[in-house]
Amino acid sequence: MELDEITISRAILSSQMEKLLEFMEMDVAVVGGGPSGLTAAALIGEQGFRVGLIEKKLSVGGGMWGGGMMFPRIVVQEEAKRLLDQFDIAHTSYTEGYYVASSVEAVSKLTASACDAGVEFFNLFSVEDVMIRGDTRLSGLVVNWTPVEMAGLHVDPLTMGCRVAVDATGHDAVLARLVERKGGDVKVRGEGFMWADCAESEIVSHTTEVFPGLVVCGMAANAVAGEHRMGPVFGGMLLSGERAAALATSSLRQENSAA
Ligand code: 48H
Repeated sequence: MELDEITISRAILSSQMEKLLEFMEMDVAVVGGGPSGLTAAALIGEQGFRVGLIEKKLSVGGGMWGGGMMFPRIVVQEEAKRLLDQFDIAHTSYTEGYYVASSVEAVSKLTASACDAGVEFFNLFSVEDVMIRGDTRLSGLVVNWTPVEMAGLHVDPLTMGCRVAVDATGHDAVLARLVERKGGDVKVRGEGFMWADCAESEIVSHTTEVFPGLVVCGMAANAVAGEHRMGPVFGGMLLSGERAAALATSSLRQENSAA
């Protein structure tokens, strides 16, 4: 059979447009495809909610791909070992309570789990603003193509509605900062110095709904809380993603039962 270029183009455009239209209203928008966002998205998607993952770069994985200083290895502590097992990420014990895994395998398996859970990926989309009506609740995201942002082109964005947004944008805590900058009741304290023990032990408690409809997780949670950073130990990112998933799904269920 001869291949027809126009058919190939039509297949891509029509299937992606269909997905985009379907995700104009989603249950949860996870912004940022690093380890915490991938974990959150996979665990929310598994529960049957419509989850879109919006990632400004070409590939997901965030800061996990590079491991520690480009050595593609991550360390995960005892508390999060069960999540390595849950996502079937191979690991070896280094010394008591410290496990080592391949960063490439970790990103790949988290991503595969999110795909299996029905998460839809919107890569090369950059969130540049949020929608909030009358200071009450975040109700959507304002997005544009990353290349538009990179080229500094004056192109108006589009919007995507969501019932809950998860800010998994890492060190920049983009969504929380946007809400703060525009007068929402959120204070982003900015992350502290490197102190792995504090940073890892506190990250789950910093994973909260900081504004109605906005949950922060991963490094964004520590940045909002003014917590320390931790370097290439990733257990906290997985645990924080898990907590974000629990918060987002319980908020959706409450809303469903109130309706
Ligand atoms: C869409 C966006 C936008 C935007 C950013 O940095 P990440 O890997 O985030 P976490 O929190 O899941 O993991 C943090 C970890 O990788 C890390 O950096 C650690 C543990 N550091 C410790 C230390 O001491 O340094 O991923 C965030 C993702 C990236 O892929 C960004 O491209 C994406 O969010 N992103 N996506 N719209 N406006 N901003």
